[in-house]
Amino acid sequence: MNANPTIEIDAQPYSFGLSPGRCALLVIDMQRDFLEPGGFGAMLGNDVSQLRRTIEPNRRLLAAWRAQGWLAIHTREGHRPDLSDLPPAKKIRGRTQTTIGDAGPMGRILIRGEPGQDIIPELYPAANEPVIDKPGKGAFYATDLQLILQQHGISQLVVTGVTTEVCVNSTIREANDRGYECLVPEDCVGSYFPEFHRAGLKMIAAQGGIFGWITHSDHLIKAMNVIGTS
Ligand code: TIU
Repeated sequence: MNANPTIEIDAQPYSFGLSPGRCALLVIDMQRDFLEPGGFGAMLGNDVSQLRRTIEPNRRLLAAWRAQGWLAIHTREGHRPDLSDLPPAKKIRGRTQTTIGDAGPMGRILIRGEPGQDIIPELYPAANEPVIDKPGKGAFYATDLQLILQQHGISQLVVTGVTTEVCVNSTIREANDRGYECLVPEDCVGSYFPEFHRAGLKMIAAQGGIFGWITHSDHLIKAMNVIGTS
């Protein structure tokens, strides 16, 4: 018997062969600054309730992933308190009165160590799960994510989190160029803009899966239940 068979996941544009042990769950930026009122997302004028539907599916998937003993990694967008990693172009973007680094209702907006920059309690990382603090939208830019994936022998990513067309899409494009196969459970990613969410998903799976595959967390969890827990 093959010691490490792939698990076939129902997906678009065609089924995804998940390799246990070589596939990591990458949860992007499920932070209070994006999902709760008063954070960066709300400051940009967005309706944060649009993102909150992703919390429960992410919670279920993360629990199933942990039960398998597979690697889960979390990211947080944010900057150093001295703003030395915040390009002025990003600081002033949007021309809002309050910008990144300024005081907000959950501490300084998008600053590492502030309550708002941390991950929501529902999806809080376990002690053994790497947390990647990233200054950009993509999770590979100016981080040690690729090094960590290499040390774990990871070649595939299940990517979840927010927002579909910004940090999730940026990360998948970066990952795809680095040779990672990316699978996205559509119910576990979300956008402030439903039309960008739909288009963001379509862009990934179009042209024969130009950036990756789209599935639903039900398909993924069902397939994981079939193999049982290790
Ligand atoms: N504004 C928006 O849609 N997203 C971000 O600024 N960051 C992430 O997507 N995490």
